[in-house]
Amino acid sequence: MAIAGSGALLLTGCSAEVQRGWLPNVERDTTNHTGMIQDLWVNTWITVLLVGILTWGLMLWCIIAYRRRKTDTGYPRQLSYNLPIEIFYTAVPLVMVLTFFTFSDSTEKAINTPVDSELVVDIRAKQWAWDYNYTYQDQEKYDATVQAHLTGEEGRKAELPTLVLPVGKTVTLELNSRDVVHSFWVPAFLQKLDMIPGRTNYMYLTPEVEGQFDGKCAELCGEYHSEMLFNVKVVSEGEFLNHLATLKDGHVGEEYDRKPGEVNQLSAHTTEGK
Ligand SMILES: [Cu+2]
Repeated sequence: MAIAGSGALLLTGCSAEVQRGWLPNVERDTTNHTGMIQDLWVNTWITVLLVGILTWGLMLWCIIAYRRRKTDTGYPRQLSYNLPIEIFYTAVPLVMVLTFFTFSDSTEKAINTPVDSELVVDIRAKQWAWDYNYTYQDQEKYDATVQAHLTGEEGRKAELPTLVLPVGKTVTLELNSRDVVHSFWVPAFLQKLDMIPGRTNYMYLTPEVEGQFDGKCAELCGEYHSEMLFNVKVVSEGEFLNHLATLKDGHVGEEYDRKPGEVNQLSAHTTEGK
């Protein structure tokens, strides 16, 4: 508490960017999770910097106070086995590491606790775009996107696949892959999760600020990995419903996944026949 308190004092009056510890979330509460991630990040930095200053100070003091003098001759006094000090320098870092672990673990648990969500989006990553399947109230809609080729021209960013989310609604993102390992990353949300063929990873969040954010695949997934980009638009519920109305009915699920299992069965069968 003392550390957090002095840290807060230190940061008061600094710019918003510094207070965020240079994290990419646009506001403290870009989603319902960004505040606690930001606190963990900033408080961890303050703590480890204080530990660093103490350690560097002690090192410097030893180097200067116990340096070799002009009058010294021969080897210094040789010492070994100081049990109290050895217990001290084992116990203190252990307690520190366990403390850091506890803070990280409780934040991670809070973020990953499943939430009954108003909106469920089954996101299927594919080389090199994204399929979005929205389930909202009693509607099932899908948006099967294609990769946008960015040329650096103005306005091309608008062509990127866009994930639209309603502000203030609980959202579950079901993260799936159709082919190889991808990774779903919206830097402003401070969350990133792998998308692995054959399994579903879940991300739960409530967007709390309207706006447009950058998203990208964060796992090297083939030739056009760098163009596997998308936009996230957080909009009012009305605008979200308007967007849903422009999409096709239905769900493009795992039936469009690449199926390595079938290929393997075929090759196993061929080998057997020989
Ligand atoms: Cu990818």
